[in-house]
Amino acid sequence: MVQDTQDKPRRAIAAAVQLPGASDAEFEASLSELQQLAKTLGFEVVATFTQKRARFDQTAYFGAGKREELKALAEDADIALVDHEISPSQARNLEKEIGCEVMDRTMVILEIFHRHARSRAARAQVEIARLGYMAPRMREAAKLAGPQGRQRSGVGGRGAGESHTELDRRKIRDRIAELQQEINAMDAERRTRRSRRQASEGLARVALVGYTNAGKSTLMRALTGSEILVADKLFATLDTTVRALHPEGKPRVLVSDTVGFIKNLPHELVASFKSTLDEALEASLLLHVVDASDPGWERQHLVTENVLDEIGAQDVPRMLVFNKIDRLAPAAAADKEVALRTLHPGCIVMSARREEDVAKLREAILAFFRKDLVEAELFLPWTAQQLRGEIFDTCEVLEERSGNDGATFRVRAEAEALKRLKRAIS
Ligand SMILES: Nc1nc2c(ncn2[C@@H]2O[C@H](COP(=O)(O)OP(=O)(O)OP(=O)(O)O)[C@@H](O)[C@H]2O)c(=O)[nH]1
Ligand SMILES: [Mg+2]
Repeated sequence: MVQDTQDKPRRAIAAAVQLPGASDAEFEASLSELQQLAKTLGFEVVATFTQKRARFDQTAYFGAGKREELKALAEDADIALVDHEISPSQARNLEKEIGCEVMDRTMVILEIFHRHARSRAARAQVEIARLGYMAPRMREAAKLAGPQGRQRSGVGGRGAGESHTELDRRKIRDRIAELQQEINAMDAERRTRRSRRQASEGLARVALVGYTNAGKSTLMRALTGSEILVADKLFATLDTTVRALHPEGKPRVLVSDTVGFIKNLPHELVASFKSTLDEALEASLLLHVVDASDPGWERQHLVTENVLDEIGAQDVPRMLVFNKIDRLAPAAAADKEVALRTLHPGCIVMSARREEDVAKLREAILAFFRKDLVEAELFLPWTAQQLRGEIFDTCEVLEERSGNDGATFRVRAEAEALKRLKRAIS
């Protein structure tokens, strides 16, 4: 497993087979993303290594000749990262031949999630995902090794042989069940908190979703004035945080920040992060944040749309936000903006680093929720002035006129809130 890399970074090779179905651009983008992932884990990528092949080699992912080349390259490296999910036997054979540790893309992502998980819920979710990834690998590894062989995986006991594997498998199953129970309990708690919050605050909620590193947390900070973690790392955020839009408008809007997506997000993680994302799915509006300065933005946009569909969010209204436009030179930025607007009418093109852009985004969010608001006149007799505060709390007051018997307010508010007020007044 990955060691602590505090003092000397481990030297890694980013390696991949290019299949006929993958275009050069796609392949390059994925490989450079693997290098980003490696950097996030604290590795220093010292070389990349690629091969075009009709299919992965069944025995060891790369073809035999290429494995010789990789072996020579691996003399100056500590670990080889493979840009696909490979089987345990492929990993083991490759490791044996090239003489250094091998980690596949799924394992790399799981490791990052493992390191970045802070809250109890995120830790439990990541652990389930890791165990889910390990379990079938242990079975296969045990089969390969035979009854006396040693296992490759370090989960559970360290013993060798079939009986130990049985034991480990049961341990894994029990542990997953235990974690699942823990998560269910936390979910129940969260649902209670959420319904209390909704009862007291109405339902204006927006969720920031998007590819990892798109700038969701940065926007969250800018929109809500909160101090949440922003980092130039992949998967910096693993928990959903909820804060109120600041300065507050009418209606009061709650913003949630969520875990980022990535190409080939291990399915174990999609499943385990579903509960974290559920909160986002209950939003009335999704802000899909895309890094407009990334050459791979189209692919990242598509991956996110696909994951959103996969988790059942296809019906939630969506606003497309192209972020980081400041990273392009002014002329390129202007061209890009035109192109993006043509492709995606109604999208927002902005930089989280520009206050005026953030203010515009805030207005767009408020406008979305305001379109459901209705205008009305309320007459408040002088004898019912104790309700004045409530009018200002729940409505946007457009005009106030004083008369002999009381004050008349022209207001904009949610239909429900108006009904409640009218009942209270009469
Ligand atoms: N130049 C520029 N950098 C930005 C902008 N928005 C965010 N960043 C930077 O991009 C990096 C990632 O930002 P985050 O807000 O952590 O991204 P995220 O989408 O929350 O990422 P995950 O939590 O990993 O999914 C940080 O280094 C930010 O400072 C922007 O508009 N312009
Ligand atoms: Mg984040």
